[in-house]
Amino acid sequence: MQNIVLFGPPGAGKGTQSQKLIDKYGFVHLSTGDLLRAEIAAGTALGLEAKQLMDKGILVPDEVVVGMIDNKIKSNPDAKGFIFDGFPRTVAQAESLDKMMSQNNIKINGMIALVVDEEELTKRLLVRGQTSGRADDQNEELIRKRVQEYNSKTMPVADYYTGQGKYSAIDGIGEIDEIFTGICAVIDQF
Ligand code: B4P
Repeated sequence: MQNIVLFGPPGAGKGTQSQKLIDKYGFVHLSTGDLLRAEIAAGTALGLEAKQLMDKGILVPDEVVVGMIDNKIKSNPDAKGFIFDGFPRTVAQAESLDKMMSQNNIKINGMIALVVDEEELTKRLLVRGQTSGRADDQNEELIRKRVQEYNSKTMPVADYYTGQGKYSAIDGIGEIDEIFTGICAVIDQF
């Protein structure tokens, strides 16, 4: 069983590459962004609370996303592996993930970080905003706020996995298929 953390700033290509990894390896996809958007669409209390923060480009509280991930791990006991997309986004989330994994007798094999500069991220997300309907992709100021949140709260998660000898970086600029080949080469070494 392989469990991978796909890491990177908003718009780095995590969702895009996750889809290709699912098709190739049969991983179960755990995207906290998707899970939160599903709660918003269903109009739950959690979704309403999350929407207020997401619309400002701010991370939702750790306990909310940790609870969602815990439920998903428990409800997929036969998974071939998990791909964590957009989670963990804080060091506290990373520590909780390690606890959840050990409670289920599984572990994270590695983190793969997609490296993309802020100008390219902003460009990609504004393009996606024209078609996605996502409020957080339609406003340049909001995109820059998300990148700031990433730099201050999420970047330290890379150090956390570096400390465990589990960090690999891939250039996230270029053809989607070339980037995918680079990611697969890392996974196939785990
Ligand atoms: P997410 O849904 O995770 O959204 P994201 O960071 O924008 O990344 P996404 O995966 O969607 O984009 P991708 O890079 O694939 O989070 C949304 C919000 O939810 C957060 O701001 C936060 O508020 C909240 N949240 C989520 N998880 C949380 C957590 N754990 N803790 C707290 N809060 C949390 O793609 C972007 C675009 O680039 C696409 O249009 C794609 O087509 C394009 N693209 C991809 N690869 C490309 C390439 N190589 N070249 C050119 N374009 C490319």
